[in-house]
Amino acid sequence: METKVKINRSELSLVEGDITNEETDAIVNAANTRLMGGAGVDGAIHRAGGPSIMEECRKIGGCPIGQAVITTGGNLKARYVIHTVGPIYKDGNRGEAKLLKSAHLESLKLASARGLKSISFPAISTGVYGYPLGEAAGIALKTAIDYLKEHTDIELIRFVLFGDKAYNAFLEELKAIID
Ligand code: AR6
Repeated sequence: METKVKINRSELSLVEGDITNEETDAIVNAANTRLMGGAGVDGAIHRAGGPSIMEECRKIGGCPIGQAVITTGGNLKARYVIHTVGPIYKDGNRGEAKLLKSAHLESLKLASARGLKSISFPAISTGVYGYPLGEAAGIALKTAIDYLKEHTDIELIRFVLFGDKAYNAFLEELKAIID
């Protein structure tokens, strides 16, 4: 399942699948502030990419919530992994939306700064961190779309959604935004 839309001169796509198989220049990891690996997509990326990614993470030392850092992609097809840290969702009144937007924006800025042309995101914060899927999808998509409207260097932003529930939540939000 894939849905593609054109935003300005670039493409935004939604696909259901496993982000560790992506061939975009970078894939984004939903990491934690210590960059020490964990469950979910973080665990999957480190398993598939091999130990060199963790070595680089250890040297970087950590990443604040809403920020992003970059390592190489190890054994992954993607050349880079951008590690960002989304907020833990509590009640929605603790700055979660702003931090989730920032996690996406800082990842995109880092990709631009490195001259990357394509980037894949998972549904950051929607697993272990408990962010409601529909709300998170709206923030992720709006941030990506606004970025593509203002920057033409990134040619492809793809959201790789794990399971049809996440895919359908993103699809619904995308339709609401572009209609
Ligand atoms: N490809 C794409 N998406 C995936 C994959 C995959 N291989 N595996 C899981 N997802 P989560 P968070 C989806 O929990 O909520 C870790 O322990 C998953 O279904 O990975 O930001 C970190 O170390 C969900 O929709 O990340 C942190 O401590 C989405 O990815 C913490 O979890 C995000 O779920 C971060 O929590």
